[in-house]
Amino acid sequence: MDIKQQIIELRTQALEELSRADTLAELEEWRVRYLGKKSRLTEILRGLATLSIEERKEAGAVSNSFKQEIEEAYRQKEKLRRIDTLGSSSSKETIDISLPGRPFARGHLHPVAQALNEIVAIFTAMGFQVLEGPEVEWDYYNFDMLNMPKEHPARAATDTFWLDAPPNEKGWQMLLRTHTSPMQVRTMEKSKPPIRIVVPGIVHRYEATDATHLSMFSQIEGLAVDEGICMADLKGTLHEFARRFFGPDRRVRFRCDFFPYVEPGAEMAVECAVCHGGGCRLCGGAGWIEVLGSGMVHPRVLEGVGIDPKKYSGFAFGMGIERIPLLKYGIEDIRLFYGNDLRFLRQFR
Ligand code: 2U9
Repeated sequence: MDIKQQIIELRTQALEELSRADTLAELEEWRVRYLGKKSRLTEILRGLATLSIEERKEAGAVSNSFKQEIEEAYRQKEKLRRIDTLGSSSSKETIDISLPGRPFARGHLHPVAQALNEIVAIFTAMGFQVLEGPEVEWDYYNFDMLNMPKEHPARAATDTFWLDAPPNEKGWQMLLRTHTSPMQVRTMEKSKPPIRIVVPGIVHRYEATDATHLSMFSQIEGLAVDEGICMADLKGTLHEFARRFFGPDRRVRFRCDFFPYVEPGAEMAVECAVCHGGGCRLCGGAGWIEVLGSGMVHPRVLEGVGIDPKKYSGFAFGMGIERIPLLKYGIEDIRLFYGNDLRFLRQFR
């Protein structure tokens, strides 16, 4: 029998067997037999070598159209079989549509992001605008404009990551911001009072990491500048924040503190939720937990950005975000927040 004849017979056989293949296994068996590498067709085509060029051409053409035809027939059958499996109970294979689906692993916000969102929401409700700024900054905005000129000792107090880049034409040096304050300076430079902004963001300090320190952490700082702003506005705003965040009954305490960019400066603490001032392990025996630093914007800072300190005044505050959930949940080591251990993080769902 010549090759052409063999292929024609193979075609009849293949299509007939395909019409009988119903299950997935039968269909797969058929595919291997007729379309696989070791198919009958491959075997038949071995005989091509003995033919003349003319005969070879002819047999090749028959073989190609045969292959195309049975491939198409196979695809059609596959498609029909899938529809049949879904729709009919007479099919040999069925899908149990009453089976419950596999649940998706549902994610959630990181505890630090949750705290930040809550804090931001409280200040926006009080009329503060939210701004973000660059993490790579000029020392001019990070220090100079905040009443910390080159030789000022306060500049050495925050250890800084300096960038290995040449200074600009004004002699400004690049660094990783040590607080979000440079963004408040940029805002005051550009806009006139009244100003009410909060600036959340990541900051960097060149220091060793331990249970209570990170070299990269999150902050939120706030600034309000207008005519007639005084210490009572600072106390009222921050006390209201504490009431909304920690609950209406938590007492707050203000004590003097020093920051070069404010005068006077004050630290705010809230009563410990566990011991209510008596002293316990959570508050380290103090009865109070320091939450934030604040103060009246230093006149020299206002002057620097072209705001007349005789006409305008302002208050500012800053807090570390990680500290908040740390205290709220009594977590012993701040590094747990960024260890990416899901057993830890999943507790804050
Ligand atoms: C301008 C003027 C004043 C922002 C302030 C603090 C006090 C403060 C610390 C809290 C913990 C930083 O994350 S922390 O280490 N911050 O205590 N921050 S007043 O004062 C400003 C900022 C910008 C133009």
